[in-house]
Amino acid sequence: MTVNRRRFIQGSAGLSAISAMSLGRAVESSATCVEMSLSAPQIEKPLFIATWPFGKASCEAALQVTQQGGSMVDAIEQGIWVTEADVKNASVGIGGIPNAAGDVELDACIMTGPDHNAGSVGAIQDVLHPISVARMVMEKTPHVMLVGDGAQRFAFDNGVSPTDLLTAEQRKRWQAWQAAESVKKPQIDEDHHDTIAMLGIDTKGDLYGGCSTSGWGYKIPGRIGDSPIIGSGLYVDNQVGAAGATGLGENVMRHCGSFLVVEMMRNGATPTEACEQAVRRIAELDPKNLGNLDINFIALSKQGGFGAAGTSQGFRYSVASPKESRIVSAKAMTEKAIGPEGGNRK
Ligand code: SD4
Repeated sequence: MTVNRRRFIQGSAGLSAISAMSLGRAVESSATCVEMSLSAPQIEKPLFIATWPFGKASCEAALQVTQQGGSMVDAIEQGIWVTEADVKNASVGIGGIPNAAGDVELDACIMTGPDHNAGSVGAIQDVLHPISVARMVMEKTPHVMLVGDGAQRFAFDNGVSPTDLLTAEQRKRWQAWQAAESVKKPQIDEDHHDTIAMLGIDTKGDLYGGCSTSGWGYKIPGRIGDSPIIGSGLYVDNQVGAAGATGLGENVMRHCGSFLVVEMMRNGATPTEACEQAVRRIAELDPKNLGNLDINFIALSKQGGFGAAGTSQGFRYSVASPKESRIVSAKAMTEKAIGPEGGNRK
């Protein structure tokens, strides 16, 4: 039935092209667009996806915001609040692992598809909800990104109250890390990193996204990862799709990871294929880091299809729509799958 409908549409597009030759190009692109939407899974909108299983509570909160009449920007912001406020989450917001000096430094960004706008903060301290400061940067300033003391001053000037983000538990761990001379290097492994990247599509098909993290545990003070960098940790293109990243930021930001995923979708890849292709491209350019890339992407297409892929065996992500709320396993790309034999190299 899908095929017949597609043929019919392509056929009628052909007739239109004959009767309006100068519009041939526009007709062709609308046929392609319909074909893509027919092959996308049927989803109910609004829909939110977020990295990791802890993203489920954030996606559900975002959905609830829209169901109560809130905007998509409110939904992304308030969905991410849930993870930022969770003291048990050691890699986002309060309770996050501090930097090498014992200060919790947070990165966050937000992006809106319809107006292609963005706001971002990097290495900000003493702020409970960096996602909200990123939103304020987007809405109240002519800038896209503020970092460090300037970002903090901006937040306080705009009514944010200071919050001590270092929990007693993390202080104890940081002290132990400092005492252990032999392991005095940043820690990034399954236990020491996680980030929330959240993407959403509304009933009109408009796309939005946000991202928040405390980043690489015990990082050098001032280090900013991929998460607040537009195009690296997050990218939204309202014509094509949106993507977000989690993992080792240095390996994502050297390749403009999320932008790359969106461009793969622009070239016709499904969200899962786009994530896989981006991982392969990164592996090709970065063979020395092959076994150690630690990059994971989630993607959402303009048609509402979603998917993910990552180098971590256990990468999982969350999805919520009026129809369902669940945790999904991402396509796991082993070193063999992305290496010379499995990669695109000739
Ligand atoms: C960073 N990408 O700061 C973040 C950390 C992360 O899963 O996503 N961990 O490098």
